[in-house]
Amino acid sequence: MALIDLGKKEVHCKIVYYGAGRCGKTTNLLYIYNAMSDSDRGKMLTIDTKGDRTLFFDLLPLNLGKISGFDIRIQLYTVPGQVMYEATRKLVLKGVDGLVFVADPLKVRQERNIESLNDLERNVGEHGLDLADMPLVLQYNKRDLVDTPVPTLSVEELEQDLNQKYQVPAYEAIATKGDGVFETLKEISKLTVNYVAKRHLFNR
Ligand SMILES: Nc1nc2c(ncn2[C@@H]2O[C@H](COP(=O)(O)OP(=O)(O)O)[C@@H](O)[C@H]2O)c(=O)[nH]1
Ligand SMILES: [Mg+2]
Repeated sequence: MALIDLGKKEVHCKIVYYGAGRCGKTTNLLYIYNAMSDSDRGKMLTIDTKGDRTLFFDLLPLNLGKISGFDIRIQLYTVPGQVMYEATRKLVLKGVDGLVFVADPLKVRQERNIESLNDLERNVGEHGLDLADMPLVLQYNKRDLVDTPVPTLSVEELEQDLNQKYQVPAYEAIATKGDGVFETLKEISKLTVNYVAKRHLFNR
């Protein structure tokens, strides 16, 4: 549920980047953060979780115009991937309005992608939401690895594994170079703003 600041006339939409550990969630958010000017981004908050080398949540509002006179802010969060942070993942999903599921193309991570998507489905369900009704975008990251000897999954295989059920927009990306990062963000922002506008407040 989006947070509405009546005083500031702002609506805050929460987008969570989800996916198995090491798929590139933090890399996406850091790329976005570094590409934005200070005036367009808020503070990045990080909490170090032991064993997960990276930040566990990031906060980044973007200005996206207005809905019915309310300014829109987008907050971006990542979750820690490791199994031991199950409780944290659940907590970060509280109040989520939109989701990006980042998939790793390494063949050895095939099962972990699928498990992580199932985990997302279950955790969203525990907040009383149905993933099928929510804004969701897939990102097939690390496409640069396709040109290396490391065994990788094709986009068709990833679609087969992860996008049969939901049939949502999917973007190829190389997050380390920024390829596909803003395409993914723009799509999920658009879907999320529409969802929030329809569901929560402005359809009166
Ligand atoms: N080759 C390649 N490596 C990437 C890409 N995106 C992320 N990585 C690397 O994958 C590792 C894990 O990334 P990270 O963003 O920390 O994953 P997270 O656990 O999902 O937050 C890091 O070493 C990144 O540099 C990519 O597009 N291509
Ligand atoms: Mg991370």
